[in-house]
Amino acid sequence: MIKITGAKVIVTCPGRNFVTLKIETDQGVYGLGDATLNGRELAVASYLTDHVIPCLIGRDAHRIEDIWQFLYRGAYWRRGPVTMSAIAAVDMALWDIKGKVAGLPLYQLLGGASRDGVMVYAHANGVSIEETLERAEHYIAQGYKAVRLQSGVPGLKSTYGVSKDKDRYEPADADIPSENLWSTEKYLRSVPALFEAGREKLGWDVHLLHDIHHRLTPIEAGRLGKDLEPYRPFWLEDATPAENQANFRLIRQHTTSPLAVGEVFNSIWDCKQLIEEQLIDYIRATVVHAGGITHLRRIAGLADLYNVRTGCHGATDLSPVCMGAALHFDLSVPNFGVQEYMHHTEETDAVFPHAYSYADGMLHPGEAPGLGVDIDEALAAKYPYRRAYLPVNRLEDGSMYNW
Ligand code: CS2
Ligand code: MG
Repeated sequence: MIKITGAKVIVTCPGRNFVTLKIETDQGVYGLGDATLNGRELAVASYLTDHVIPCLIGRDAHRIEDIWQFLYRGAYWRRGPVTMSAIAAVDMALWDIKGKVAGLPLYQLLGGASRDGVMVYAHANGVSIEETLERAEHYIAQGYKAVRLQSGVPGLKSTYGVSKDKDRYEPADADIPSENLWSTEKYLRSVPALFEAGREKLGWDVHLLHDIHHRLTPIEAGRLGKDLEPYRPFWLEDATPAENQANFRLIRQHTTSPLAVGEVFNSIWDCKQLIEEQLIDYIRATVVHAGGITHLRRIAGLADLYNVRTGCHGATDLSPVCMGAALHFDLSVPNFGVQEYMHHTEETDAVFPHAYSYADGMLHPGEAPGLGVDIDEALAAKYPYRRAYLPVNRLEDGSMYNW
């Protein structure tokens, strides 16, 4: 038995907000878990501090599955992003502790490495096609085997995912949500041109990905998928909102372009039909928003039965603690597909020293025991929380539109 003696939530903003749970034990070993929920950070912080931490004290940190079941099955209110991010943080921290006690990197406890490294995709974005492809060439020169292409849409003033910062974009960009205008017609014309130019300039040896950010109806997504087929995209992500999983049947009927979805999913129930009916090819649920390592492994196990591979979300709002956890998962899981990677700012990396590293298109979690990610609490305290929201979308006639 290794007794949980204390736990606390650390909120810090080294360039963007992160919520981290630290669980302490009677053996001096502590564990970290990411609890960051972009734009709703303090709700998870309160859920943990006010409702979860009091129930953890005195429990055996080794009983990861039992604590998971206690927090999920034992609660009247199940699922939802706030609950599942809080459970995920506890789960990650407990796996971190178990790894440190065993003296092994987490992936060893998950069955060991199934591959030598974790293929990641980089983000190439630009206002014009030329600018986007220049960025893609920059990443390919650094060894990336997979690149996501996002370009400004001619006729629209701004496009989500296209930023001034060439290395990354910060999704939550204002203290009250900023507003973007959206036109499906303009967008649908622009993407095939981007991919045609992409294949011409970048060739066929690199995987090209694209994120639709839930902006299409199923039939529009079917048409875009069909238009992109000649350029063999690796995946089309978040084609349509997925509350109604049956939506994807319609997309599937019309295209063989591979489909990825799930960065906003938080439980196996959000993707059960999508997986069982083989309506998607990649599941993008990730450790922090989908109930931790314990629950994500369950999702991956189901997905494996149906030829669905993993493609964990990895934008900058997922902290280095989550990235560390995701890399151990990615390295071990049999049906791994790809991992998103948008590296953090130097300030963030300094607050969260980590063992994972990049080489030749791959990330590796490193050999440090547990997750291999730490937090410098004194430095974290220098960056107080700042409210920040993702932008919203309106159609050109002023109607509110899908995120
Ligand atoms: C995007 C993200 O990385 C992605 O695929 O969809 O920018 C996402 O919108 C943010 O992480 C939201 O928090
Ligand atoms: Mg996305």
